[in-house]
Amino acid sequence: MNERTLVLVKPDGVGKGLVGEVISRIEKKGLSLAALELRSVSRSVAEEHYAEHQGKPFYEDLLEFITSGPVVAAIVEGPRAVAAFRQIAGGTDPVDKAAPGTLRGDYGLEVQYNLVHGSDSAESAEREIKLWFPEH
Ligand code: IDP
Repeated sequence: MNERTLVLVKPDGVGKGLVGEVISRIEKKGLSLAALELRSVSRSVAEEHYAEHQGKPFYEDLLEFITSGPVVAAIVEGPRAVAAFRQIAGGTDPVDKAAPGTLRGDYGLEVQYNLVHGSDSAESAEREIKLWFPEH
C-alpha cells in the first residue's frame, strides 16, 4: 500500500548543501521520488502551508524564513511514506527531540532552522501536495 508525503528541504538545508544528503537518505530507505523541484516560495503558498500555525509566536518568523531562499520540494512515495520520512527527519527540535542518525539530529541546531519538512499525516500530505504540486 503506497502512501505519498510532501518533503521540503528548507532554505537552511539548501544553503548548507544538504539536498543530496536528504535525497540520498530518502532513496536508501527505499522510498521513491515522484516529483522533485527547486523553487522559490511565495508568501501566499507559505501562509497556506503553515496555516495551522497562524497566531503562534513563531509564525511570522517562520513565513519570513521559508520565503528567504530557494527550497527543494518533493513528493515522496512508498509504504508508510509519511511516518518513514518523519523518522528520517527526526523530531522538530534538532537538539532536544531529534536523535543522532536523523537529518535534524545530525545537522540541525535550532528549532526554527530544522532543515526539512515532512507532512504529519496522510491527510496533510494530500493537502500539501495539492498546494505545492497542483498538477499531481
Ligand atoms: P514539524 O516540522 O516537525 O512537523 P511543526 O510543529 O509542524 O513541526 O512546526 C512547523 C515548523 O515550525 C517547524 O519545523 C519549525 O521550523 C517551526 N517551529 C516549530 N516550533 C517552533 C518554535 O517553538 N520556535 C520557532 N520555530 C518553530
